[in-house]
Amino acid sequence: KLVSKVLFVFLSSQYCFGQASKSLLSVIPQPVSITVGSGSFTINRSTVINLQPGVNRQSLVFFQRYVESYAGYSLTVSNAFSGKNVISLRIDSNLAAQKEGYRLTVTPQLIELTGHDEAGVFYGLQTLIQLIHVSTNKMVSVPGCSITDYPRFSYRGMHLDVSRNMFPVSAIKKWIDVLALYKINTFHWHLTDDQGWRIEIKRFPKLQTISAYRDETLIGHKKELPRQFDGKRYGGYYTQEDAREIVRYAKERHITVIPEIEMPGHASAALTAYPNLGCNGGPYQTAKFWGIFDDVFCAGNDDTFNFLEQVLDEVIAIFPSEYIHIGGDECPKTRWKSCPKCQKRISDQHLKDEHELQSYFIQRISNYLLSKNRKIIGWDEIREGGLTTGATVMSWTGEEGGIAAARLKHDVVMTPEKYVYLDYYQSLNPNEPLAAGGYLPLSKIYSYEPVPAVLSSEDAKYIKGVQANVWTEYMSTIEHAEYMIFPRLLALAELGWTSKANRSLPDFLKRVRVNEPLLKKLAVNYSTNYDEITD
Ligand code: TNX
Repeated sequence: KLVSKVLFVFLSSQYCFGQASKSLLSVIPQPVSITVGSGSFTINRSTVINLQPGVNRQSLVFFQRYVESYAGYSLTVSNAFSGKNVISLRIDSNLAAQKEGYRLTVTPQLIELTGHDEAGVFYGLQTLIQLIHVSTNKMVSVPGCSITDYPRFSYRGMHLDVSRNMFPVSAIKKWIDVLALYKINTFHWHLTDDQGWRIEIKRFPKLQTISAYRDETLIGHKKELPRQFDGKRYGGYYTQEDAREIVRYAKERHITVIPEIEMPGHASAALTAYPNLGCNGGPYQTAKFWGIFDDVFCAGNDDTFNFLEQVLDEVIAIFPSEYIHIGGDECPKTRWKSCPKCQKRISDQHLKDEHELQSYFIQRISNYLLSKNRKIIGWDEIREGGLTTGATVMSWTGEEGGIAAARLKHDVVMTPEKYVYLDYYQSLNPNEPLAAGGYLPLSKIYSYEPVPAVLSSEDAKYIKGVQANVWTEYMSTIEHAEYMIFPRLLALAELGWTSKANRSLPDFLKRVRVNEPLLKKLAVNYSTNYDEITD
């Protein structure tokens, strides 16, 4: 008993007065450099947050909310610097290493956070939030430490498909909160697909009344299994107001929202409302099951381009992102092959085949977007028939598309399905809910290296980052989606931010455990099934 008492006193003194233990410095994604300091900074009612000129107060609000939720009071903000019991925030583009970077020093007297830019301050605060330690007597403190940090990649993303299943604005906001906490800076919003068109376009009201709905709710099926329908009409859409609110909310958290309008494939929902945009006039039906469908936007018909340009006009007005995602994936050429207008276009444009017609399609849309000062980003298949000048490629079928595009000096975001598709199974437990297939445990995402070794260092610069994709065919509730997304997204966050040399799976798994209370605090239904995965 005495021994344990002595040990307890020794250990707690180590924490209170000596060096903070390493496990208290658990941050995801792992910072560039993090060293343990002495003692800890205790937050109390007289702690003041000092904002140096130029620091945006908004970034601070998130930190204040966390402190308030733990301590029960909010901290005063002041422009005067007293030197003690202060959390001081400033921006200095010379000091902290690079874009989005920050430096954080915690001593018993002072927390000093210097961001290279506004985003740097914001990310430093996210680190601080993760470092907050609440003792049993509700004492709120931050362990002494010194951190220098900046991201490996400029693009760190999560994609969300809201066509197959949609989620309320409140859930999307909650997920955006989590993205911010783990320094993910891009939300790729997959708004249209065969199973439903989910963004309000005022010029085309039938997209709301017809394309936003399908006849039945599909409860998840595998092609080879019997389908389960509940017989109820399923659907809905986000109003432009909703979308603007998401953009605003994300921006406050340094997250860019990239909207995706799918073309030329995955277009059944749009064709159902506007059958003149298909090759054979329809009738079409918003898809009730998942897959790839032959009816696609007609590439020989100028109505298609007029429609898409008007849709994009409204999309651009809502989303200020540099990139507009135009899909481009999985477009069967069956209809174009037997469509006189498409064949005429092929011959008029001196194209070789339907693949080049796809390239023509993408090029035409890209030119339109370029004229509006936007750029296209699209899935691997935009390489078909020749890659459009200036296009960024999202490499999903594997790494080959990304490698080829980088060699052609095109920007690339790596999203290979085998490594970052969160609709895959996360464990071998037979009780896992039905998933799209595949096996993607936390450890496998973590093992992914976004820059293919075959690329020269010159070409490797075109790999702008990584993204996890959340296709929702099998995720019909918020809880289920969260179970699939978390904590696997935390591994992606670390791939996007942390250098290869600084990554360690056993250490990461420990840090995920330490982060669980934060996820719980955000009411995220994360999976706890990840420990068994050691292969
Ligand atoms: C392929 S990834 C798709 C999606 C599906 C997904 C299912 C991509 C560009 N297209 O339409 O939802 O597989 O994993």
